[in-house]
Amino acid sequence: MKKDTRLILALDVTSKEQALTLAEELQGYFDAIKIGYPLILSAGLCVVKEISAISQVIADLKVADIPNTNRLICEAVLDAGASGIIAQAFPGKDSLLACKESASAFGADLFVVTEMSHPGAHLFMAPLAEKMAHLAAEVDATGVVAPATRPDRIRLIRSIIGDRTIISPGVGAQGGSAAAALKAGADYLIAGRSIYEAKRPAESAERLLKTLQ
Ligand code: O7M
Repeated sequence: MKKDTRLILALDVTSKEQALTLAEELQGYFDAIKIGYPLILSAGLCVVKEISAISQVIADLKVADIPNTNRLICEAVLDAGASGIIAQAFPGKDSLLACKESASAFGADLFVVTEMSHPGAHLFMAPLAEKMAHLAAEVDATGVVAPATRPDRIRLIRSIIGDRTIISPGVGAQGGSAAAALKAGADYLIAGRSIYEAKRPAESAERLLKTLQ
C-alpha cells in the first residue's frame, strides 16, 4: 500500500452510487479505501471491483471462521479485486494461516485485528490483545489493526510487532486523536463518518490531513 497521506477511508455507506462518487472525489486524500459489510452487502461483491478501479481496496470482512471457510471468504473478495484483507485473530493460528495463504497467493496484504476501538473491547479483546499481536507476527501478517482511541495500546502493540504496519481506526467520530495515534506508532489512520457524513467530504479530509502535518 502506498504511504502518501497515511489515511484510509472507511467507506461504510450503503449506496453504490454514493460510494463511487465519494471514492472519485476523495481520491487524492486517501492511500486506500476500506470497505466492509455495509457496502458489500448493500451493493454486492462487484462493488469491490468498481472501487478498486479508483483506489486500492482493503476488504474489511473481519474474517473469523474455520480455516477452510476463511480461505473461501478471502479468495472470493481477493478475486473480486481487493488488495488487502482483514481477519480476526481469536479463531486461532490455523484460521489466520488460511487467510495468510490466500493473501500470499494473490500478493495481497493481511491485517489482523488486535484490540478494537470501541468501549466494549475492554471485555474480551483488551486482555488478549498482546497475544493476538504476537499471533499476527507469527503468521507473518502485513500488519495489525489497533485502536486510535487508546494510543497507549498502539504503543504496546508496536513493541510486539516490530516494523509491521499498524492501521488505526477511531479518529473523528469515535473521539480518537489522529496526531496522538501517529505519535504512538500508527502507520495509517482509518476515518469514516467524519469524512463521508460531512457536508463537504473533501474539506473534511483536507482538515484531517492538516492535523497530521
Ligand atoms: O470513523 P468511523 O468511526 O466512522 O469508522 C471507523 C471504521 O473502522 C469502521 O469501518 C469500523 O468498522 C472500523 N473499525 C473500528 O472502528 N474499530 C476497530 O477496532 C476496528 C475497525 C476496523 O476497521 O477493523 C478492521
